[in-house]
Amino acid sequence: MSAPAGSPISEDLLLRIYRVAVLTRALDHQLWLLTRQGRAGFVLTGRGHEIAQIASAATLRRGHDSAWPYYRDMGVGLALGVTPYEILLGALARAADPHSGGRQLTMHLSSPSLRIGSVSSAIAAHLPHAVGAAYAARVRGDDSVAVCWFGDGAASEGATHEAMNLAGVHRLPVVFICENNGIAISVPLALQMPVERVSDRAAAYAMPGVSVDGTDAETVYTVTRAAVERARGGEGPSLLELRVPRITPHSSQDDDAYRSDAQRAAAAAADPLPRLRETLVERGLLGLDEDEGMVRAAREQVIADEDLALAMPDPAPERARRWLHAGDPPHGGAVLPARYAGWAGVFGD
Ligand SMILES: Cc1ncc(C[n+]2csc(CCOP(=O)(O)OP(=O)(O)O)c2C)c(N)n1
Repeated sequence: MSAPAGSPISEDLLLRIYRVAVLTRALDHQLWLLTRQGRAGFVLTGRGHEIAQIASAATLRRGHDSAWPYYRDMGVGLALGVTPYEILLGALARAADPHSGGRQLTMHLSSPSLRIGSVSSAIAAHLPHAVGAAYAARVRGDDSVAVCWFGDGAASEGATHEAMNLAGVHRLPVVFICENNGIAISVPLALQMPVERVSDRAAAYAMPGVSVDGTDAETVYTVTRAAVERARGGEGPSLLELRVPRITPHSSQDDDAYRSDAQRAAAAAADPLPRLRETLVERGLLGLDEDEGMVRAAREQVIADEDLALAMPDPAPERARRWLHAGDPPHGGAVLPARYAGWAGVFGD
């Protein structure tokens, strides 16, 4: 089976998306082990969201467009070139964590060099930031696009309405991407919005709204690329709804007791990784042995990163009150292991 006619995604990119997804999954697994060992305090990971995250991030101009992910977006981070080592430094609250100097929750990225906006724990707080970045691009006359990821629960926040309204009024170059996993911690969609689809709301802001299967890499890439091009071409914002499963409990501190066994099984059955692997194997782009090797290598890489991160020092107590309002930001950058020389996430070789 070859790629569908007219597919804008190259075979090479499809394979790179899968490779980053495998790495994201390996890191996800390791982070959960670290919480169970009492070494990492708290994790939320995007198991089930990876393909939506990585295939959408692959449409950005890396380092030129600004990215506004939320706490579940490990796939967005790795796709843009954040390394598992850096995420582990953060999860283990080490001083060398380049995103917050070891003072934030896991996966609270912040990278000026990659143009990743600081992740906020307050859901939806970053949508106005993304719109501000889009407005700044307009004022400066550059052609960067702001791309913002958030959950369906965040879509019910007032800040979301304000951000989309302002973006619609000024036709700003911003793409809103809702990763709809159907549940906000324990609250199902039907209890937090009266419309069927998050994308139905786009009409209120005079922007196109699209709802697609977020487990399909080609579909995600196609709709996101169109929205990014539209924004870059001066045609204004878009709202994309990527429907995904949440395969884990909400967080490492949640028992998932509010879902039935059948609901949890349905989420696991919708896992996007086997789906993309099958596509790649059917098209002759990936051998099963090669896949096994890739999975094994990802696991070894993450474990090697974990060993290195565990050996790094904790932050000095006297630094606790620095950077609260001003001062040198902790974005100095960790010294990366040699294996990351040239690492550019989904944009790499
Ligand atoms: C303003 C605000 N209200 C409540 C919370 C508590 N909270 C943390 S995550 C979360 C659920 C968010 O769900 P959703 O946006 O669907 O994203 P998901 O976790 O499902 O990916 C809530 C309510 C918060 N962090 N911020």
